[in-house]
Amino acid sequence: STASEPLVLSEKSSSGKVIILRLNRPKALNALSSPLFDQLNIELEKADADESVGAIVLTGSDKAFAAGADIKEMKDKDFATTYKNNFLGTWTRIGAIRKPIIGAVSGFALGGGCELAMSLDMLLCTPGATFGQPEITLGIIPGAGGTQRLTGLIGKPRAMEMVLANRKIDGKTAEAWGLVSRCVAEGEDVVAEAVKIGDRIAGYGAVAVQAGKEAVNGSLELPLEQGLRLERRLFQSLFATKDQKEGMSAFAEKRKPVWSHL
Ligand code: CO8
Repeated sequence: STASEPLVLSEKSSSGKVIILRLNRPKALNALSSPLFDQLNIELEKADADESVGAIVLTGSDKAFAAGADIKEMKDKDFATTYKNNFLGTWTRIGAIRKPIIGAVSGFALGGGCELAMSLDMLLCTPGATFGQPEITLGIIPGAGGTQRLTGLIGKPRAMEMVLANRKIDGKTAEAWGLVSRCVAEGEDVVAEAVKIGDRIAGYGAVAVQAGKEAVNGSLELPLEQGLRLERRLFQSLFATKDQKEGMSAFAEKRKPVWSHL
């Protein structure tokens, strides 16, 4: 990409309710440089604040979702400066996005690219997708969820093989192992499929959607008893929303609900 071309492209779906963000460093296979990640955070936060948007789709190119953190940028770094400047620490900002983010992975999702994908709320991929954590080949280990989220998703023996032996897996295997919710058929448009899910989500009440995301994420962070309490409290609090009144009245009156997102 040229210097003037944005590192992250943003467009609205035809319904206008889904934002599609596209990583755009094609010559570097979308290697996640600091400027690219800063731009991604800005675009995600913009989409999160846009009242007309119900869900976000994040994708890359056909060849690469992202081939990892930028190795050329990292190569000469030392501990003191990475620590003082919190190198790659801004990656956690994605965890504060309240709207659902659906990843659509084609091609390489390696290292930080695989970790970025796993930090999203739902993942679709193509049969030709390649997931891997090749950090061991560089003399390091994953640093943004590649040992923690991966293990939770696919289990310890498979995670160990990917992290320690650089085992790479294709899209069908990623589906079989539970890394993605669906591997689309050969030739099917993975971004279009992700947008369909986004449009479905955008058709529901935004407050309940946000609460559902918060509650599911709570299960990854909290012991069961606290997670169940969070879920119950969020559930109870939704009885203070207009959308709960509307949703249940519409059911009783056998009509479609009209959400106010309030
Ligand atoms: N960083 C920088 N540049 C890259 C990267 C990368 N991760 N991946 C590819 N590129 C560049 C190549 O250098 C090349 O540039 P140039 O044309 O200037 O030489 C261009 O993209 C095209 O790549 P290739 O010519 O290598 O393309 P191939 O189709 O032959 O190979 C591969 C594709 C197999 C994906 C290969 O490029 C590759 O192995 N890339 C590196 C994959 C990798 O090791 N990723 C892990 C990086 S480490 C990491 O992600 C740690 C994250 C820690 C996060 C911590 C947060 C706190």
